Amino acid sequence: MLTLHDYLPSQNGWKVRVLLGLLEIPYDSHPVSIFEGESHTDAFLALNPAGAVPVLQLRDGSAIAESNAILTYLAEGTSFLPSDRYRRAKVMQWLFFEQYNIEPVIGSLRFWTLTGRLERNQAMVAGKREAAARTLAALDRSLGETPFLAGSDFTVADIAVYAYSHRAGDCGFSLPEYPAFAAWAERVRDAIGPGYPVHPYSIDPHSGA
Ligand SMILES: N[C@@H](CCC(=O)N[C@@H](CS)C(=O)NCC(=O)O)C(=O)O
Repeated sequence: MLTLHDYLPSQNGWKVRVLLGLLEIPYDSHPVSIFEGESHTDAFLALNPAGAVPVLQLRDGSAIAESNAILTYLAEGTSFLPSDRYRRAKVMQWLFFEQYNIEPVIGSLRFWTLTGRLERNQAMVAGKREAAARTLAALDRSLGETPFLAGSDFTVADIAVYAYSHRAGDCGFSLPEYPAFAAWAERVRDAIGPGYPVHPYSIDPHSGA
């Protein structure tokens, strides 16, 4: 059985939960209390030297960290990751975009907003807000051309990008200002279906510390 080392409010974890569900792959979930230091124990650092979730542990004990690496591992050989060289590169384009322009931008702003950390990160907020607006505009431009990010098919690129971007409203962005992006978000929501809740940070009493 696969084991997913996870933290429920993490949208990086959410990406992996979604794909495991869509592929109907059974797995054990191991919740990690990241705000109590559980991801920085020697045992956890042996799984992921960066000390972060999600980590997917395989049946032989080996482990894969970085949410988008996990997605490509799980999606290999399925319709969620094209085998055609160009199409696959387009998926990778958006997976790398997500890690540079979404997770540390919209993901961080959202985390600071929802856990009371905006004030202490004030020096970075204006820059991140500008970067987030540029990100949403870039997504809107691209999604005016194709129904999904890598073309006509729903892929792991859509799951990865959707994870934090569709929650940009949580940190003050208005999605209707980006109509092609908003229409794509509805298509992705429909493709994913119900059963993958976004868990609020408030379920973890340690998240505000
Ligand atoms: N780029 C990584 C980011 C992983 C990450 O930052 N995870 C957070 C939760 S969303 C975490 O475990 N933080 C705990 C820590 O860094 O100590 C990914 O996409 O998986």
